[in-house]
Amino acid sequence: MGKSTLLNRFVGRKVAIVSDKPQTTRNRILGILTTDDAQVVFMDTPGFHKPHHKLGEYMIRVAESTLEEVDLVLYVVDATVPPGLGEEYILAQLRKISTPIILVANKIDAVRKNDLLPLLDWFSTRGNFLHLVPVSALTGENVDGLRRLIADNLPEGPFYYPADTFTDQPERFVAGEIIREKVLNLTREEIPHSVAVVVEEMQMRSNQVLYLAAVVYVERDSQKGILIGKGGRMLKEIGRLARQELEAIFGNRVYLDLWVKVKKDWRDDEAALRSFGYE
Ligand SMILES: Nc1nc2c(ncn2[C@@H]2O[C@H](COP(=O)(O)OP(=O)(O)O)[C@@H](O)[C@H]2O)c(=O)[nH]1
Ligand SMILES: [Mg+2]
Repeated sequence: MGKSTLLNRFVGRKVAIVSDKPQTTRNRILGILTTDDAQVVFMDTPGFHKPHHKLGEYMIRVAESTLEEVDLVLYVVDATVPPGLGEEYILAQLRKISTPIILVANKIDAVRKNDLLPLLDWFSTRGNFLHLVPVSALTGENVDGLRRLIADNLPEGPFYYPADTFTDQPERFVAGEIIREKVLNLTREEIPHSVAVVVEEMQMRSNQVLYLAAVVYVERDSQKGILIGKGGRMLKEIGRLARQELEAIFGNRVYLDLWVKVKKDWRDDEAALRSFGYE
């Protein structure tokens, strides 16, 4: 849908990882935008979907509880895909909450203008929206307009965060997510969903190198083999891409120690979920 891309665009830096695979946002991710006259705290949540694991159930709970807590909901839809049962389901969920909702039709860079109006029409007859706003999170088209609408529709309140804060995520979590993003982008089918990353150590060494030790967990031995790759090539590539981005984010040279371990069927294992930070 582009929720994470949109969040990053609002905040002006990458706080949520982006992938072309569905259901990759697992936690609630906070992004903070501070302008001269407003502070907007965005919460990127997992999308609604039919859960097949305890992990999925956790993700749905995160999404549902967030809807009730916030002052405004952005319902982001993919304008390149005709709406169907999935959208009907979400619309039914949204009817249960009293939070005001803005419908965001994303990816307008990839649709013909003529197709946009019927799409907005379809949604406007099925939901009660404050506004229906077409944007492209990728190119930034109309994101400023959306930002103004958001600020105009938020209640007055204090700034909750210092102006130079962009997220509430601890650095370890950020680092783990960056590594997970590289895995998502280099693998297919079940693997992206079977991967969890835990950063076990993160410390500045005396030679000004940031040392990071992380474990990439998978669910089966066969997946471990794929992640390591022939002659360790896959893991090396994951490490190379992750290190590049971690160095840019933390502004330091990074030494990344990556390990792959199997935790059988962890997505249905309460204790494993907790220890991986999904609770
Ligand atoms: N063409 C196009 N692609 C987009 C746009 N926004 C996001 N994407 C792509 O859609 C995919 C999913 O994006 P992501 O932000 O991870 O979606 P999420 O799962 O809703 O958080 C990624 O491959 C993005 O590059 C957009 O405005 N236009
Ligand atoms: Mg996302």
